[in-house]
Parts: sequence; C-alpha cells; structure tokens
Amino acid sequence: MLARMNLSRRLVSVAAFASLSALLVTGCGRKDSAEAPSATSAAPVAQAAVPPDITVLAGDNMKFSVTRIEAAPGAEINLTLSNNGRMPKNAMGHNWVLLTKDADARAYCMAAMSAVASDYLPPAQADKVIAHTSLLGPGESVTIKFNAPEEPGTYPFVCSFPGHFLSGMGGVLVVQ
Ligand SMILES: [Cu+2]
Repeated sequence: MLARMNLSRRLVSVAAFASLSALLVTGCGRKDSAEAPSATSAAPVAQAAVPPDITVLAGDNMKFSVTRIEAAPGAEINLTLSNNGRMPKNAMGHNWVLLTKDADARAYCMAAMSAVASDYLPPAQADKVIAHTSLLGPGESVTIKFNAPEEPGTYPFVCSFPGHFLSGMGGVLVVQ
C-alpha cells in the first residue's frame, strides 16, 4: 500500500514536470522549442524529470507485486519486470503485457496460449498491445520504457504465459 502511494506521488510529480515543460516551451517561443531547454531553466526541475521507475515482481505464486499503476496521459514510464521465482522458464515464465483500453484481456490470453513460438504474444493480436516485456525465466529482469497512452482510461495488463492471467496475474494502468 505504501509503495503504491509513493509511486502515485512520483507519477504526479512527473505530470507536474510535464506541465511545467509545456509552459517553458511556450514561453521560449517556437524557434527554441526543438532544442533542449537551457541549463539554467532546466536545472531546478531536472530532479523531477526522472521518469517514474516501477518495479514489478513476478514469482512462482503467479501474482504481480504491483496490480495498479497510475500515470498522467503520455507520461514516460520505466517499468522493470523481475522474475524472482525459482521454477524453470518453460513451466513458470512471466511477461508483462499492456493492452489497449478496449482489449479483452481474457481473450488475448486465450489466444496467447497457442503462441509458444512468439513467447506467448499472439501475432494476430499485436494491435492490442501497447507495450510489453520479453518472457523472463527465474532470476531474470528487464526494463522497458514507454509512454502512457494519451487517452484517459483504464488499460489492462497481463502476464500472457498460459494460465497465469486466469490465475489472477494481471492489473490495470489507470491514465488520468
Ligand atoms: Cu506469469
């Protein structure tokens, strides 16, 4: 619970920075907008510019340690998925797949069951995927960077390894 609150605060601070950046760009005029902000104007907010780092643990219990992520529209997100389990990858692999708002997470995972060759990311449903990690075995971790969708709403994320979503290995990204 506490970790989630901290995460929310960090996301809020990034949102605040994004707004501030927009103001700065507007204030500098068009000719400067394509360039990086000057050192003096960027320095006070540089700390807040660090993207939110979200670490999601996935283990042999088939649960994500984080099931709700909040982000401002378009916010840059660094997400690390860490498989802290011990079971072999072919029996207990994990990934993190963010789906579109209209996606049927259950249907996606049903299709994923037969997509062994593509690490359980069904090619026919690639248009339902906003961001995803690779499939991780025990002790592995990976970090992906992506932007939250611009459209406010609730976006499901799942582990698409067979049976895991149906066992509760999922969550939501709330864009607001
Ligand atoms: Cu899994």
